[in-house]
Amino acid sequence: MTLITDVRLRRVLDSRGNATVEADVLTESGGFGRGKAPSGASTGEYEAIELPANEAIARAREDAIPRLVGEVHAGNQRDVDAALHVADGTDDFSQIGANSAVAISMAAGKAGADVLGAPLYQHLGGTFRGNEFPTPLGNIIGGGEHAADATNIQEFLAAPVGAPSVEDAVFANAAVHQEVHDILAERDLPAGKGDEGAWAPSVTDDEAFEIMAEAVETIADDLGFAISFGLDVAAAELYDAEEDSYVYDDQVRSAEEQVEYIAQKVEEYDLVYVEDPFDEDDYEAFADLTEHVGDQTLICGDDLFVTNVERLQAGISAGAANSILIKPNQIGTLTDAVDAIELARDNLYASVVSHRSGETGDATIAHLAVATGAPFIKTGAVGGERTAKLNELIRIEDNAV
Ligand code: 2PG
Ligand code: MG
Repeated sequence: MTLITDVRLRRVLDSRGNATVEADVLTESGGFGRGKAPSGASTGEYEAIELPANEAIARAREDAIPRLVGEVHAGNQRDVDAALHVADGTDDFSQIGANSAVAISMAAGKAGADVLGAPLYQHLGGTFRGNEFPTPLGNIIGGGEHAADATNIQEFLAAPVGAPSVEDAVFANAAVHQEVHDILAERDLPAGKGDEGAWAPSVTDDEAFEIMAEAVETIADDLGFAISFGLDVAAAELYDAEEDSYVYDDQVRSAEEQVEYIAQKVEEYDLVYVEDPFDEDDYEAFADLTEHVGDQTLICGDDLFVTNVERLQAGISAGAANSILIKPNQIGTLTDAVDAIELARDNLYASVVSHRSGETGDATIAHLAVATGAPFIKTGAVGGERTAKLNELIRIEDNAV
């Protein structure tokens, strides 16, 4: 029933105005699915390879489509993704491009769900899943590689941990975003927005910490439930390998000082989440911080793990971090992403399903987070390509997809 009869690929725009890959998968019985690849700016060194969209499309047409059409059933995600790996033949999707791979993988999942008449999260997760909802981490203030002349820390993220529902949580993050706008206006600090819709004011990291603390407290009081916050330091972008130090605008921190700095911020602001506080090769520093504050906060590996089970296994063995960021396009297929989530779960690492800074209206990650019972999802707070996922979560909660 779900035998793939056609795969169509085309170039479409992403939220930064760059070209990305869109895939349509059609099946024998009329099933249809469409997937679009997102794209990072602060990409990890060990991510699967994104090719220029034109090239990725041409190569996937030549190598991958013939192995899918008339050969594989869209309803069997593992078969689809295995065929993509065989067609590619490399470890990192450098032949057909992780952007073509992930777009086809997601489109096939949706086509499989379409034939079954089931929502994607149920098709991917089975009927025993889909009742746990992730807490959305909302990007409120940001800089790094996502905005010029703003904070050094890439993301300050609201975390509405006490919200009684996904809907409440999503609206809480939007309210914190608005509150920060008002605080910035009061302080006469004009701010545009970065790639993910976070405010990108020209303030120091310390000032951003203060503004976040004030905003989440105000909105938590208004709404009557707890809202904390966290960070994506994206420290690989600050790291100077020759000096083994982290270079901020106002300070240079040695690797040891970076551990102390982050631990102190966790204590001072009760941070519930710290992503990539160290360079992507420094398992040791991750382990050190995890030993110190891992019982109080999530320490998440993004560039460190790149959704890769081997890198995650190395982290587990070293005691590095206690959670993993899951970005399907970092590894190329839904199957690989789910394998990373399962390895994480077996080892009590939390999974945080994530968007990229360059996004599209594709809402697959909302379904992936629910399908796998991920405790968190990071997908912005405002902006059409971000709200596409947030609104889909609200619909899933309302059982209206
Ligand atoms: C990150 C992501 C998403 P990018 O670092 O976690 O917020 O950014 O997509 O640029 O890697
Ligand atoms: Mg990150």
